[in-house]
Amino acid sequence: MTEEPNKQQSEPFQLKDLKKAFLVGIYSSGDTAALCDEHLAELHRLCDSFGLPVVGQIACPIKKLEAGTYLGSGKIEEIFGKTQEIGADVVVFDDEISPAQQRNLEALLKRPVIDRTELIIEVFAQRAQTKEAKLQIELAKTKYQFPRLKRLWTHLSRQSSGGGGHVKGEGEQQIEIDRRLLRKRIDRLKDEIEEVIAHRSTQRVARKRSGIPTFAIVGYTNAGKSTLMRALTKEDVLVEDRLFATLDTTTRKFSLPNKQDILLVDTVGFIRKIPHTLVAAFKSTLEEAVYTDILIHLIDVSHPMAEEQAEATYQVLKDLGASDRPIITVFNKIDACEDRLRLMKLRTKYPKTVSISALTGEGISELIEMVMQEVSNLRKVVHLKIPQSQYALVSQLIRDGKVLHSEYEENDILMTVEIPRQIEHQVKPYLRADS
Ligand SMILES: Nc1nc2c(ncn2[C@@H]2O[C@H](COP(=O)(O)OP(=O)(O)OP(=O)(O)O)[C@@H](O)[C@H]2O)c(=O)[nH]1
Ligand SMILES: [Mg+2]
Repeated sequence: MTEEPNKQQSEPFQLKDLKKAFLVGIYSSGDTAALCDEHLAELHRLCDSFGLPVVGQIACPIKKLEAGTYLGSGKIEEIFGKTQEIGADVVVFDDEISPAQQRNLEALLKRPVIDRTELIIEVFAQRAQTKEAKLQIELAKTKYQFPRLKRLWTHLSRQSSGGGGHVKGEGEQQIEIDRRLLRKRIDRLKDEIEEVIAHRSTQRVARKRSGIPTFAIVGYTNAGKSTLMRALTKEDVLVEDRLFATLDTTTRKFSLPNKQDILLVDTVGFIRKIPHTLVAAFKSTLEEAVYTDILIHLIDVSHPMAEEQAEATYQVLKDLGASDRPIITVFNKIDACEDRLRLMKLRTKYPKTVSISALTGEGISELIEMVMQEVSNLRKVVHLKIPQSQYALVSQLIRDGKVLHSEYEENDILMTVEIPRQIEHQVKPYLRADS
């Protein structure tokens, strides 16, 4: 390898201009090479989703990570050789690499080096639609850039470093200016996001007040959430065979066969090892899932990594404090699932499961049955004013509900009771205005 600065490496690049990606995955002795290949396949799909063609990949077994360069010099030499041979113009690491490692690797491999985090952020950036999503992604991107400014200005440092020891290079000065600018931008974005969130929580309160049971469809990206939403509501939501097709939550009304209305919320997909900058960025959107009454967790059982994907989803739900919600686990893409053993394993692991194909409609009626069951299990707090003559109703409320407060007022009883949803219609005539 020569020491000459390389044009590609020393000038800031635009990921969208790059057309030949070489993927690098690593595995330690504990993991199998097959698992690493699955992870690389997912990285490949992320590149596809972004529109970045992949020209090659390598799964590297490693014993220990090098602090400065992530991989040992032998492996780096090998990757350099391959990328030269096939003319790759960017190297994509499946794992997160530090800003310093990234700089060193770019110098050694003589082409831009990015990691999975950067790729996911770019995919999100490309697909953001709403004001909130755009702001959240800009924030995630700015936070990601902050420790990496040095990388962008390497070319200026080089030009001015010959001038003497104490004078700050043009590059360094520029980094300081940029740091200040980025800090300001981060503050401004945070303020703007707060405003949007305040507005959205007002909407959420309004939705809660409407008293309509809300179901969130959650799951790994590409599991078929939007397809299910479309199958149930017949609404034209976006369905695509790519990762992160949906970035913004959409809420639609759906009438169950018993005429009960429910709200369905289609959410952004989860992914394994979701970059922490993005978890923070999407927390507010994902929190929608926490504020719903019930979760529908969709698992793509036709995928070889179905189990790992389901676990990754659970982990995110846990992080959000949503894992204690009632959950219906739905095995989707049953039409394309050939591995019955995988299904059995998943079935023993998760309670309350139903198998469907959102595409062909198979199993959807069973899912709707389950949804109705869950709705009837839901409880609701109501404030009532019941004439004392309605003794039967009062005793039923004491039996089936949980009385939180009661007092007598002339001919009426004032009660605050937590009741099962299925008897809601019986108390409707006695609801007080503040219910
Ligand atoms: N074979 C089969 N394919 C399905 C089924 N459900 C969805 N798909 C396909 O899976 C792909 C992803 O579907 P989406 O509904 O966009 O998935 P999603 O979970 O909303 O994905 P993100 O929004 O990216 O998180 C599409 O190509 C669908 O046609 C199914 O039951 N069977
Ligand atoms: Mg979707």
